[in-house]
Amino acid sequence: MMQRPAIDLLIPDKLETATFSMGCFWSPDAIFGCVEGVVRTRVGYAGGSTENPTYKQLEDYIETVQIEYDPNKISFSVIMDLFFDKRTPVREPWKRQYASAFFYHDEEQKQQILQKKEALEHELGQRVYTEISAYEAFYLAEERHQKYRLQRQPELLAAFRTMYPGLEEFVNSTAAARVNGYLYGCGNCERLSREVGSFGLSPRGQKILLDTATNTDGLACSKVLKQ
Ligand code: MHO
Repeated sequence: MMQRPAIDLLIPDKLETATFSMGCFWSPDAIFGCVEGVVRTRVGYAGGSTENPTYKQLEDYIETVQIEYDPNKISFSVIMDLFFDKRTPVREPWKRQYASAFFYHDEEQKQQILQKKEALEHELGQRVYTEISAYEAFYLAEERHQKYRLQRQPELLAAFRTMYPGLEEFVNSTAAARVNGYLYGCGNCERLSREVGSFGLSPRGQKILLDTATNTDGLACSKVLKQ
């Protein structure tokens, strides 16, 4: 068995799950992948009525991201804030595939999300088009959609698939979620320089990541950190 990334060896026993939709699922996969306290991310389809939807046959399903998080490190309330900060829909979705939705897993999530939405509607004086319903089913999306930015970096992807040949273990890797986030531009270069050694990447893989990840001005982290 290949050595596992250090960050993947510290998974706490008690994790909670949140499932939500905020447009094309590639970006929330990356954004939440970088959030401290988020341990796993996966993309898929929820909120529909048929069985086994696929990207090409979505029917009435919505592109959805599911995260597992450590409640001792991040609260559900912060997750909701991140959800609405990125996108507070004040119009109907142009396509159900990209609707805003929250699928609560328990009564407490339900109450919190309903209150949050109501508070936002008050504050904005507008209706917020986020569908809130009980979590029922989540169908994992095709492999090519999981950790989408990482899928576009052949060398880094190959490194992860050597460590995690199975799709499920690859998707469940915290290191893969973080790297996908950094490649998308989340986090920052200082944090990346602290964490880069914990992702199970070779010195060459680490260099690719530092050369590709950028700060908010679009400068490569490898350049920023040298300065
Ligand atoms: N506009 C994007 C959306 C993809 S996302 C998985 C594309 O079709 O490339 O819906």
